[in-house]
Amino acid sequence: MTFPPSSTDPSTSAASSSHQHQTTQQQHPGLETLDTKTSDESTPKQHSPQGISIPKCLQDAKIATLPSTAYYIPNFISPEEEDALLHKVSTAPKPRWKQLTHRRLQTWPSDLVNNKLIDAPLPTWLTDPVITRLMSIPVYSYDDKNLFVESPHKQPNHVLINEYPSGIGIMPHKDGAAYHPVVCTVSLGASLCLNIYQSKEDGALDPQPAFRILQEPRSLLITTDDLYTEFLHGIADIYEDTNLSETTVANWNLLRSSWSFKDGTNRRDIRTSLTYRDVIKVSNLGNKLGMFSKR
Ligand SMILES: O=C(O)CCC(=O)C(=O)O
Repeated sequence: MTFPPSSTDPSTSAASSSHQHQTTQQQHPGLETLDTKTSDESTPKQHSPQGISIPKCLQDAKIATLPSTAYYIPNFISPEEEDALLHKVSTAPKPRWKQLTHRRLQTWPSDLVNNKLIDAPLPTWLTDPVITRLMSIPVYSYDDKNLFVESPHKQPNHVLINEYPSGIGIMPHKDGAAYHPVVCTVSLGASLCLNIYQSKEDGALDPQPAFRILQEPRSLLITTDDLYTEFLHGIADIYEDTNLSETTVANWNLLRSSWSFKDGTNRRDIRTSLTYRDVIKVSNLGNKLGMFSKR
């Protein structure tokens, strides 16, 4: 990550509580609902799994109010898949965690060294279902090319896992030259707003976000093009997102549960994000030394 000199990180103390699944969803045109388990008439309705909704192509999930380009898919994974991912994250071996001042993170398969990744496979729990599902969505309806068709390794090879307690965010930054400029973020556990910032003419950061994207648990947000290269992104260190409405949230019409923010607020809870990217430079040193095996 590269941070502009004008950025600050006014971190505050953490508060935590458990997350809850929201069970009501909005159905959007172009999204098809897939049940993640086979239907069983004998299963009581309250136990039936909530479906996932995958667009036929990314254009159906485009955030139209943003400069190029971002896509938002609210029901990208199911509640069961969310729970399984959170379990894997929370039970990862302790050395996997890097503790920062107010949040902690994991990097898979490993940290970058001089912007380079040591070649190693991602564990299966990080590739399936997220990468397999992501790769199955074409960008346009008229051909089957996915978002990574032009990336060096044709799919994400790196995942950063960030855990944000309530009240904690990440300062405005650009992701830099180490990655192919496509960022896919799966949100788990709770909702929060990602702020998009612009630099002013004198090069200093405009502290007022130009846009806000509300990320719900189980959603996928994809940012690319100018949103990667020209704009900065960050998350405010606040306990509550306020003034939420269709005029202030760029992806309001794509949200699963816009009704739940109708009082204009989102009380933050622990939110975990999985950020999938393709690291451009990969060294095969790890393979030569037999350092990594698939877990
Ligand atoms: O957690 C997020 O949604 C943002 C993470 C981020 O900005 C980054 O990994 O560069």
